[in-house]
Amino acid sequence: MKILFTGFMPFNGGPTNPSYDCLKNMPQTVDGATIITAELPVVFTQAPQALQALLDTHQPDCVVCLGLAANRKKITPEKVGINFAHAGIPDNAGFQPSFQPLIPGGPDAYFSTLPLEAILKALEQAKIPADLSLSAGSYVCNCILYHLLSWATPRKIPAGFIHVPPETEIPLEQITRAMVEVAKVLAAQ
Ligand code: PCA
Repeated sequence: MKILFTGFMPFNGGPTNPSYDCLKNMPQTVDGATIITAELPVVFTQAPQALQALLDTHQPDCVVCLGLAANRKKITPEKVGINFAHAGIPDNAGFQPSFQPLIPGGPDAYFSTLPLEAILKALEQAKIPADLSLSAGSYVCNCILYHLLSWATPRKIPAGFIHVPPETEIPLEQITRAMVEVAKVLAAQ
């Protein structure tokens, strides 16, 4: 079994992005599952293609994309990705979409296909602050979640997105530990 984890590059002037930094110390395997990690650009027009190349290359059995939610205090698995791009700040290529669909004519939304209840229970047992989120926003994280689910849903592949807080809220090692817990849940499916 192969689990692909992705994180994002720094954006909005931030020096680092814990969503990728937390993956640098992931073990190579968790409970027999191979862990693959990759970094995605914070660019609306490049991130989906970069993710698609990873999906084509690795053919993962499960996919978890991570991003930073600068204003949250907990690890927040996302329930839904929406067909909507509306950015409060430009992306790393200077593009700032406004009231646009991500995929014209695509479904309005997809639900995450990750076992969110089991993931939240595992994080609670590991004493890592976590909560379900009902909106991934309308910036690049939601963009990647929507594209990921448009690929994973027809294939019935467990896939979804988890926002992580800044390192000032949860230390990087604990965020890494949270992702090991997520991998354990997926490996047990
Ligand atoms: N967070 C942004 C995009 C990249 C990231 O790490 C977001 O929440 O959309």
